Amino acid sequence: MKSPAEWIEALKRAGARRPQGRPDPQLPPGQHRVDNFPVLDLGMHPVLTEASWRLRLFGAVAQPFEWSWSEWSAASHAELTADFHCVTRWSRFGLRWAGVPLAVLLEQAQVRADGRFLLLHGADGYTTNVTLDEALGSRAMVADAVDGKSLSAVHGGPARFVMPTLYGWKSAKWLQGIEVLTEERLGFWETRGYHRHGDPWQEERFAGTN
Ligand SMILES: Nc1nc2c(c(=O)[nH]1)N[C@H]1C(S)=C(S)[C@@H](COP(=O)(O)O)O[C@H]1N2
Ligand SMILES: [Mo]
Repeated sequence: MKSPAEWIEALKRAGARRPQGRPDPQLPPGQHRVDNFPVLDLGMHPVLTEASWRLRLFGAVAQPFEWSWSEWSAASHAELTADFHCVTRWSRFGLRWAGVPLAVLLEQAQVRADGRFLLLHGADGYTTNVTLDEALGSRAMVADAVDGKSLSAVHGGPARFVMPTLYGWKSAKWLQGIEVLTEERLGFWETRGYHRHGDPWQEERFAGTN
């Protein structure tokens, strides 16, 4: 198994082979378009069913809650069409996500005035960090369907986070917790050399590169 440092070196090497030609304005720098939907994760695929699934909202909130699937299903859903850019350089255009907007979840939990950051928790132990204002502004959601079908297990079903403006590693699969924080806490990749922010248009791939 490659270590995180070896992965980062492999990703940098892959970057040396970027395709030539006229840039597609929909494609962030250093990315190429794919028409499939690759699967990328740590390789541990938690098996979750709608019966066993729970979503916890906790931390700097006045009304922490834990929803079962039936409570989740009763919450108001919305759609979001967005491109998905993986830091390993593939971009998939126009995924049609459906799910519960982050705004709905945060409103339900009553975020405290000092709540500024989010840490997303996946059932495989994965975490990733985003700032609360930016996540809301990007229309982030917790998605339970993509392109008209229930989210498959490999793509993070029953439900995953989707942060459409940042690299794919911010979109935590098998989401089980949204933690609201008063101070920034870095996630799995962000503590292993990835950029704390991760904007594909700024090529914020690795910490210290920009
Ligand atoms: N829980 C969890 N979420 C995760 C990951 C992971 O390893 N575990 N990998 C991230 C990475 S690096 C990417 S690019 C996307 C890939 O999502 P996909 O497999 O649906 O394409 O999931 C992100 N969310
Ligand atoms: Mo990724």
